[in-house]
Amino acid sequence: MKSKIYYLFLILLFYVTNCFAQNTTIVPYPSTYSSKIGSFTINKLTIIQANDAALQKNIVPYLLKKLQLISGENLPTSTNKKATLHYINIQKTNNKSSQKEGYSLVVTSTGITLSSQTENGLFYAIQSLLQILPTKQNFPIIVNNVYIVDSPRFAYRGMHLDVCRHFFTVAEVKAYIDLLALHKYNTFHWHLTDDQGWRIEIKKYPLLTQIGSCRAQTLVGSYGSNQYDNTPYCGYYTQAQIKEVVAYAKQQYITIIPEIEMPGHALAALASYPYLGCTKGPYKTLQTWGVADDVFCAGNDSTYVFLKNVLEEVISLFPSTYIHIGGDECPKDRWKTCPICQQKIKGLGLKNEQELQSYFVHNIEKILNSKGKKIIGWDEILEGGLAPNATVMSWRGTEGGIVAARQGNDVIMTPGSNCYFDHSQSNTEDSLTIGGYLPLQTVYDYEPIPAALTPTQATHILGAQGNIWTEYIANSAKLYYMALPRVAALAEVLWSNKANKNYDRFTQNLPTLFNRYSALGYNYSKAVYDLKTTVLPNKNNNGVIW
Ligand code: TNX
Repeated sequence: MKSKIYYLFLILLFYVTNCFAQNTTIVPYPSTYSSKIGSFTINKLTIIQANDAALQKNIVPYLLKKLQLISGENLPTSTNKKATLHYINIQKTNNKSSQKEGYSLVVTSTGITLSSQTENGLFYAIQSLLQILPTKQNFPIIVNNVYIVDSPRFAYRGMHLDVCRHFFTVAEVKAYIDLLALHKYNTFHWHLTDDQGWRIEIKKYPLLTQIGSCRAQTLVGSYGSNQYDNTPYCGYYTQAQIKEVVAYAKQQYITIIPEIEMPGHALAALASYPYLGCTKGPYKTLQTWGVADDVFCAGNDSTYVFLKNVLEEVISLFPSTYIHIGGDECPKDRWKTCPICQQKIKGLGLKNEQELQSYFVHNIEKILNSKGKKIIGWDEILEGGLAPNATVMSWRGTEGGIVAARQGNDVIMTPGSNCYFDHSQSNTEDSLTIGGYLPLQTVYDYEPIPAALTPTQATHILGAQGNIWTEYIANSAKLYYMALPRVAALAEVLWSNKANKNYDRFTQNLPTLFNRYSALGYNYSKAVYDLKTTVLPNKNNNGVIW
């Protein structure tokens, strides 16, 4: 018979083990989450096993790398179907009925099991597991027992980044992709061309990067300040770099949707090839913010030839089904006074310049559809008639999304009121921003399905997206100060069940999340608590950013 001391020892051991176990905060909050008594220890005896050879390609190495960072150890792996002792089992299941991106994560005292019918789901299981592991180097690693069954609410979970107003290097873009993966986003909308810079190499049109990737100087301070920094600002990605980033995102189950802006926000292209504008130039890559009057000339057939050639190269680089063609903020002044545009309007029997824009978008849509691609455009593409299978990004409120869904077009919600992370997070913002006020709770409380839609119409709301326009965001420290924790709040909108959303719980968990951001090297805003304690990045770019 075992002595009382032995049992006391066991009880003590149990408590000590649990004391060392980490806080179990997972953002976005899982569909089913219950913590259990006891824990599992990842140590030198732990074997990582996958039941499908294909998992050795990406999933297993990814987990190994992450565990190596935390533990400093290279854990052994095995292809045995199932371990009996001390395992991390990664199982691809045949359960086709469950949600495609869904997964389960079960930690018991003998092992950890991650299962899903897809690699995407297993990847999300890993993300959840990582969020219950320590942030600092630690070995052996104690993991609290837990039972999680989880799947996302929306199929489209996106974050956008504007690399035109300010450029972000390949390494910086990869770090941004890592952040999206951590929060279980599956789409990165890469805004690659605009008035202030053309950022993607197009082999057929080398001047786009030789000229269009640079502006002679940049506005200092707020819009309208009329002060410039007298410093050239350049940057672009080679096609090899684009491929590298696309492959990197794929490893994290993130699709990149490239955006090539048209017919407006095109000044960098016009500066490179002045024949693309109605007045034939000369044009300069824009040095300030806002909307430029010079846009692609819609009456000139060579504009469409140019765009077809550009899009062909873009398609060869991005496997995404969607190509974003912009469509926003296109002044019609030039088209009104351009004889060939007016001729086109008459010749085609169009009513006005609005319909000319619609003709433009339809043309581009035809080109993309013929190559098996679908277009996304900002909600202005609704004006003058919507292209038949276009998806609308509703940014000027939700009205555009409602109209499009009623017409049977797919919609991605991204209203400025809830999804513009270039707006201030605090009423007493300490840094220069584009304006607007978007506190954390307004993001968290966002409901992407408008009440005005019937259940059938609501099926056209694919999801939502947070946008980060970078007029006043010149470096990574400012980027993450603006992004975090709002990216986390939107992740919960997009992933978590409506019934599981709880702003109090979300904010109570923020310190744990902030620790994780710090460990991973991401800045964040503490505006939700106290702005003064936020770590401010160094001033640079002549004070543009702070
Ligand atoms: C509007 S959102 C724009 C961008 C600006 C942004 C600033 C959209 C489709 N167009 O060009 O950067 O506002 O918040």
